[in-house]
Amino acid sequence: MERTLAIVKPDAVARGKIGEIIRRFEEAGLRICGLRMVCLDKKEVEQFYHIHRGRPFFESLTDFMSSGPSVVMVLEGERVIPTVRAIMGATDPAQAALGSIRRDLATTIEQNAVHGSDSSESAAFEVPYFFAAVELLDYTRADRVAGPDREA
Ligand code: FUP
Repeated sequence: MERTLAIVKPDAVARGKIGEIIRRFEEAGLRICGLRMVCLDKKEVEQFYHIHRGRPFFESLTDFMSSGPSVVMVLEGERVIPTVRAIMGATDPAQAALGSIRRDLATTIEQNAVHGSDSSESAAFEVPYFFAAVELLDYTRADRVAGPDREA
């Protein structure tokens, strides 16, 4: 089963959207296997977004991401990486699909509410950046198990 890292970014935390964003992931049937609130410092954000070092928006992005608390989580499911990317919407909220998190909740291309790993290679770096293996918990989504006494 595939895993990905998602972040509720500081703009969304500050506007009380943690629950709304997590609800959308849960309603898609994804399993949350790790979850934590963090206050990233500038150096931690620079390392996390190292592939963007040198881009014109890097300084501003790393300032923003270290401006307040975020919620980091690991989500698991079949095809979880493209599923989370679709739920998030395009980087620029103005281009994001109707009903996506960024279309509904983000304000600018920088303050765009949410992060999700963009490939399995990114997830392989980003998941252990925040979570040790023992912090990722195994359980079953009972509401997703088919059976006579279960809801679909
Ligand atoms: P995404 O994978 O959709 O989060 O987008 P990118 O990896 O391309 O960019 C990472 C973050 O950099 C975005 F979430 C927001 C920020 N960014 C800007 O601030 N300006 C840009 O032009 C592009 C990205």
